Amino acid sequence: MLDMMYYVLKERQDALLARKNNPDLSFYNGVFTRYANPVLTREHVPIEWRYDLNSKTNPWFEERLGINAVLNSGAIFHDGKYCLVARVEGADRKSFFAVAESTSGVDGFHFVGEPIFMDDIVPEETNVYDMRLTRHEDGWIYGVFCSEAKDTSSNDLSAAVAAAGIVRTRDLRKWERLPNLITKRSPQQRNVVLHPEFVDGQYAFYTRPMDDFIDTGSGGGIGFGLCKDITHAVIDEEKILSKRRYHQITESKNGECIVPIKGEKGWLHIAHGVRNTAAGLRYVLYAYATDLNDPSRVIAEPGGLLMGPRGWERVGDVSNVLFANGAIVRPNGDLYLYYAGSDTRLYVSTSTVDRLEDYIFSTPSDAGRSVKCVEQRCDLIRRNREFLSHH
Ligand code: M1P
Repeated sequence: MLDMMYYVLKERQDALLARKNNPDLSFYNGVFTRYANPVLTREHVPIEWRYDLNSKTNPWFEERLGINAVLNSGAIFHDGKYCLVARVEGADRKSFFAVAESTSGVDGFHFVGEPIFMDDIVPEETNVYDMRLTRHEDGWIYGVFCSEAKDTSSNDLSAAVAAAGIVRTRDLRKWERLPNLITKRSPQQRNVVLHPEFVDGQYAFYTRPMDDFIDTGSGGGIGFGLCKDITHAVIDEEKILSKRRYHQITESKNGECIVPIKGEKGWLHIAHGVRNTAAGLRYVLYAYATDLNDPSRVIAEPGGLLMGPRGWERVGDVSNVLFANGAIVRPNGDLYLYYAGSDTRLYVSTSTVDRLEDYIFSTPSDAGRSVKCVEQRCDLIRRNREFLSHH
């Protein structure tokens, strides 16, 4: 017999999945519209993924395989649906990937099928997370994610090594695992993103060279590298394109977030920047643009943050973190950015490619020093006063 609690939980979950999501009108900046409710949480995970439904083996209807969080998700529009490849973190701290779909892009997301099964070709791998999905011009959909293993060369129990794992699919159901990316000059990698087009006839990756699992050390920022064969991906040289800078939002580290978007004037990038504070690391999003013919050349760098954690987004397992690794652009230019709040739940905000491009090319760069920032602001105020005096 099926426990009564199953029906209670199912009714609760059905109501959550059917809940409409509306823009959060308390926030305005002209660039992004936030939505009020998260689009995915641990409560969205199917009951049969967590409970043993058989009362003979589960007489108290206890959760057997709990879920801790649903967060950083890759995103792609596929077969008429907004699809997310979510990072689902079990109660055991291990993450796995699972596909959730919606017809609106802002609500109704529900998990489909079963968690993604990947071939076990990296025996030392302990954890996987944060998949970026690239629809590449070669015809495949690639997923690039963090493949984490224990650092066996260290006596520190928590020492780990991060590498970029690669899978590919055509239908988001069957996945082919490829060998992890090798970067000859960087001992560790995280937040690696595959560019959607060939560059000089090669696969192009945005990388994030790191000396250590947490600290990027000598890794100066977001890198760019080319590789000939994605089935045995090796990058010999990485060029740093978006640099970490003292007293800017990228001071501690940064990383590419989403697959760059092709705009009118350049490739539009959304990345995350991290600074250290007395309350711990603070993660925000920022944007920049690169040359359409040479995506490794930065052509616009607006100063400051594009989105920072606010309200409930600030609260969770790793508080004060706003992180993204997926966005969807529709043919009419509508943009859906999926971002996680504090490594706990997933939200959506919407914009358009035109708005994002205007933000990137019209926002002044970081002036570097307070005195210069005051000049920038006073210049804006004076131009506004002048403008208002004629209206
Ligand atoms: O906890 C915040 C984020 O930390 C990592 O990002 P980074 O490599 O830039 O430090 C990632 O592990 C990410 O999953 C996480 O959200």
